[in-house]
Amino acid sequence: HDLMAIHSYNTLEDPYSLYTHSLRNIDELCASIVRSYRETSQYRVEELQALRWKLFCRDEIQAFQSKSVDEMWQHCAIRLTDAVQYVVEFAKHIPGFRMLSQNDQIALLKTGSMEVVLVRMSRFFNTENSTVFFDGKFAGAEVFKSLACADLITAVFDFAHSMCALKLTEQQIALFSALVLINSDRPCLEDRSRVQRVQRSVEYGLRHILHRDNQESLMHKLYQRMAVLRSLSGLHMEKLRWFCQRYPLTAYSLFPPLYKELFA
Ligand code: CLR
Repeated sequence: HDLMAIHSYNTLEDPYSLYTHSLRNIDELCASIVRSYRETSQYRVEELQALRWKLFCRDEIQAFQSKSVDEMWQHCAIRLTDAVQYVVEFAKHIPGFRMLSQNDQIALLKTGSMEVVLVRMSRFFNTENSTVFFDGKFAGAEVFKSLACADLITAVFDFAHSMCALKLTEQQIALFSALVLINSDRPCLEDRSRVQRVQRSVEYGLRHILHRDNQESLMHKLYQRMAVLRSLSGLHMEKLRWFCQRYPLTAYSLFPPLYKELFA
């Protein structure tokens, strides 16, 4: 059954044909994206809620702050790569993704995986005290001081606040992250029109969910957030280039291979 759905999204020339528009199909598409999201989300919302009281104490914050720049970068790169691995797993189960060429799958992940991690960050974020679940406890922006990229950290925390303000449901986050990933405007795509067909089906799925939830006005806000995401991943790449120039050896020998493959 799953295979049929995947097949139909890829072979149809017209994504708005009756076939794709049939309600059963769109429900199946949404259900498999939501399932894939749930299976790769690391923590359930209730679990994260229960962990909220776990904050880094003064000494622990001090320990992070006294790390050297390259030590802290390496530490964060490892955590980030961990999160990216779940995003890759999520992508693989988005109907249509696996039917794209390997080159296009990698191109989408190169530009999109950091953005999806930042969307996912909103679940791991406590707006009451501006902290993010990192390394087993909740951490404020000051914990990341030794990365020496305060502007990126500030922008990322601001973005988490603005995502949380939308109060998305788990299903909405699932469909939105799929749409962030499957974007036919990304650079270096071989078969743009095929990516576009998959993108339209995911877009349709998101609209379907928002319509069902009576929250169609969210669509516009989500497109605004996508623009912010783009600038954030651009800033991440800029910082990474700066880091690689200053600490080529750390970047070369101590960054996780997947982090290098996707971003460096
Ligand atoms: C996002 C949601 C994931 C779990 C997770 C793991 C690592 C976290 C990440 C979340 C949010 C962003 C994060 C990251 C580790 C470092 C990074 C806090 C919670 C910050 C923004 C620093 C970026 C540093 C780069 C410039 C190397 O499921």
